[in-house]
Amino acid sequence: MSYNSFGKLLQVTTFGESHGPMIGCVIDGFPAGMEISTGEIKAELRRRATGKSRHTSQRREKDDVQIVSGVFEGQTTGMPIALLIENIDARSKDYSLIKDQFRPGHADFTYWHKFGIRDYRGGGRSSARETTMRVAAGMLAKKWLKNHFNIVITAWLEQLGDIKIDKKDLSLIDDNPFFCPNSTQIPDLESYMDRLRKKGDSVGANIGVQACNVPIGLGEPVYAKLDAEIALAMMSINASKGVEIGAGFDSVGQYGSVHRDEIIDGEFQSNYAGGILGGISTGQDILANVAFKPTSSLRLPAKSIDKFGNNVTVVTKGRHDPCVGIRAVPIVESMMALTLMDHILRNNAVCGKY
Ligand code: EPS
Repeated sequence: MSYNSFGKLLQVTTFGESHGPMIGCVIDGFPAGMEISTGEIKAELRRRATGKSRHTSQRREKDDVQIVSGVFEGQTTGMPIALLIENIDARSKDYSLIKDQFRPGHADFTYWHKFGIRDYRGGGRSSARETTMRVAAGMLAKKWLKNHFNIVITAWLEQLGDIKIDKKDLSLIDDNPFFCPNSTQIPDLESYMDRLRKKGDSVGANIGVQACNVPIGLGEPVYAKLDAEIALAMMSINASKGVEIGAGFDSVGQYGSVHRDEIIDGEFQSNYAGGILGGISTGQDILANVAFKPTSSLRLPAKSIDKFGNNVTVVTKGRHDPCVGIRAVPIVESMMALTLMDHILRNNAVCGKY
């Protein structure tokens, strides 16, 4: 009943805490015969890593991943793939002042009330450090999806605070620290983030994601609809507060005559459905957006209580992300990849085909 695993036929279990000796994952159900190296996983981990620019947490983790099981002579063997990463740059003393206090807006409060114990060092298990392993596992899934179906998954920054990104060229996302698909807006993002950091505040972000070349038929009626499982995948990421599929909440204001995606000569004329009808993929691109809240670990004083019920003023020290949504881009891609790969394997089980 602890739910540290994700997926049914492709199942990823993650473990470890932000300031523990190491983090890791076990990927069970991954098919045999795919070539994989630590170098490929590390390259993907680098996309998510802290300390790459002044706009994210300055904690410097090498994310030197070790493959300790499930790969032989450079290929997956069909056995559980176990990956480990040592934590080498945790500064637990930053957290000593808040060890009995709850940061407003943070999982500190609920973890303490639920478990009666909390690893206050960096938020323990509730830390975004855990997402490292999702990206490691997601890298394998992305490669498998590309190899077998030419499925390509791309996420990008759609909005940061009140800055909306327009005119998107997705080929640019890895050329800048924001995963921004429009290079002309990068100076605005830089100055926005510099002002925010000086103030000591944080802000949210909207991350867009698409999956291209997804076959028709993925998703299981009725409690494992593809859109429901994508929403679960995305909402399980730290700080996520909302998921939209296709037109999402905008569909509330649309007429049915507009929202329905007409078909001419076998071609959909629009994609308000986001590539999913009745919980099953249509063969169109899967389109989703994920909202990330502003992070709650701030040096700006805030009113809260401690675990004894006393009123306190909380100030958080340490190296925190002023916009955790930026680093969420590779995590969103990974969760999409793990969901789609799991559903392809499930589709094979239900319909007897890949
Ligand atoms: C995080 C706080 C910071 C981030 C961390 C997530 O770490 P610390 O525990 O040192 O204060 O650096 O992110 C990572 C280390 C990572 O690899 O993503 C938090 O509060 O979630």
